[in-house]
Amino acid sequence: MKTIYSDTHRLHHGKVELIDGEMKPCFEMPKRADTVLARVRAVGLGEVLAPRDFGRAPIEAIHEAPFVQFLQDAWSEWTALGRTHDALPLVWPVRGLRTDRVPQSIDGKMGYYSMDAGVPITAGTWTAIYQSAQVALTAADRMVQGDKAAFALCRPPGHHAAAGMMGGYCYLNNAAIAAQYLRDHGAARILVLDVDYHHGNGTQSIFYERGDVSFVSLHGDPLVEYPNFLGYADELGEGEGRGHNHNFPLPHGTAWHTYGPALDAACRVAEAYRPDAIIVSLGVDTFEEDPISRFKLRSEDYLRMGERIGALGRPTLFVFEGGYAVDAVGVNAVNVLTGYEDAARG
Ligand code: Q9C
Ligand code: ZN
Repeated sequence: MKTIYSDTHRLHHGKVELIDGEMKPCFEMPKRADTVLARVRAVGLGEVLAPRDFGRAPIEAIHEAPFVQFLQDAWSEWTALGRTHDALPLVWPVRGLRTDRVPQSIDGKMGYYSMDAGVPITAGTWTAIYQSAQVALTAADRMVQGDKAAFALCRPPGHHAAAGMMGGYCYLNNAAIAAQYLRDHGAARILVLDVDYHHGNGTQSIFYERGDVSFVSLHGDPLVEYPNFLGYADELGEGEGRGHNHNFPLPHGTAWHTYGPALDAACRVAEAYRPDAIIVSLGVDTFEEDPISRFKLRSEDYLRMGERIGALGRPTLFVFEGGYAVDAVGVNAVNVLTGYEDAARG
């Protein structure tokens, strides 16, 4: 399969994040994508193509225009105050506070448009997130052109980003933007299968009331894991979306002997929907050595994961999400892709 990739991801390089009460270097770093690209090349997965530019319209088909404008302007508004460090949010409109007016100050806007502090905005962030979305769109367009599979090597990731909200290292929801693009180019039903360690709250919320895009996710139980406030098994969708949202929360320590059957159950849900295409939100932070996660998958398990997805026999677009064991993310992500190809080839 072809990989879509752009070097511009390097323009987004946040310095620090607050984790476990400590300021640490950002886990979501440029080297992650470099490692995956190196592995794509090492195994000869297929051609690596640069993204085309589809403009803002397909982004704004998913995201609220004022939110997109905020992302584009945030760095210049931040630096206009004489600030030189990364922009970070530090106040949020939680229970009892007002969300009916958008603050004018950049500090207010950072809080209004985010769910947590894991979203540094730097000088190159807008360019990087815009291009990350274009990578997903270009891969989606390969599928429209008839490719049976494609790999969008997106960075920054996207699945925590909602229509008007960034969070969890995510700004624009690359998988959701790709899903909408496929819908707008002939596919009637899309299934998003999210295997990132963290629940894809953004993707779920974007499609929660829609029957034309189903969301199925396996992830750390939100009772004990980020994002904590969405991702429970009783979230089934609403309205037209009723029955089109499926969460499989799993406990800390989950290894393949538990993950495999859960993936099988998720794939049976996927099969029953008879999607025209599947989008896999491919996070590999389920790895046993991931520094911020608590599942126990091993590198060879990702081959099995890819094989199970390939057995669905559907056109499949893989969109890169999380995975922070930087030296292993290449092997693990590409193992899913080669496992998929082995099974899809029959
Ligand atoms: N102790 C993605 O994988 N911090 N985002 C969690 C848990 C946020 C992960 C801290 C993790 C966001 C795309
Ligand atoms: Zn994750």
